[in-house]
Amino acid sequence: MLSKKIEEALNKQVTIEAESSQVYLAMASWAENLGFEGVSQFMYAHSDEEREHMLKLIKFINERGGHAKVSQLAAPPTEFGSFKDMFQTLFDHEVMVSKSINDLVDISLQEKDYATHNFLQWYVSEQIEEEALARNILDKINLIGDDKSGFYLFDNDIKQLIVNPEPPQI
Ligand code: OFO
Repeated sequence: MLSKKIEEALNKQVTIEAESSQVYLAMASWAENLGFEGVSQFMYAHSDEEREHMLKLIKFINERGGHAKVSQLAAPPTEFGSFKDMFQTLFDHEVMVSKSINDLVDISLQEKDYATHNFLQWYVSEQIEEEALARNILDKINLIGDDKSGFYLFDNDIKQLIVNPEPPQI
């Protein structure tokens, strides 16, 4: 059975994952409008992944006797400046998510909820991968600089980076 404190903290994370999905969906649409097919595919896939993260949390909360809440979400931006700005935003967002997961891990230890602690380890590993991926993309963008043909190749290359993981066990 989840304590009220853990239930609330997990529900807060449900909202964060849902908002992440919305932010990446907005990025996908922005890139698609500019004609960058690879980047938009990457962002659509990323948005789907965040929804999976949210669903996994919802199932866990309900399974453990809590009530997973679906709440109102903040509207994401509609413009993202340049690709560099957009991927920087993505990276910063993932760092924020990692911090939030770490805080949750802390709370699970304080509450001596080892089942939740164990459940959260999947998210801890996932965040390491997501931050590394975002850093890797930012490095590539920095190498390209202002080279237009470089961006064309990048848009093609990023298709290889689409993580199409096995859907997480829900
Ligand atoms: Fe990209 O963050 Fe979910 O967990």
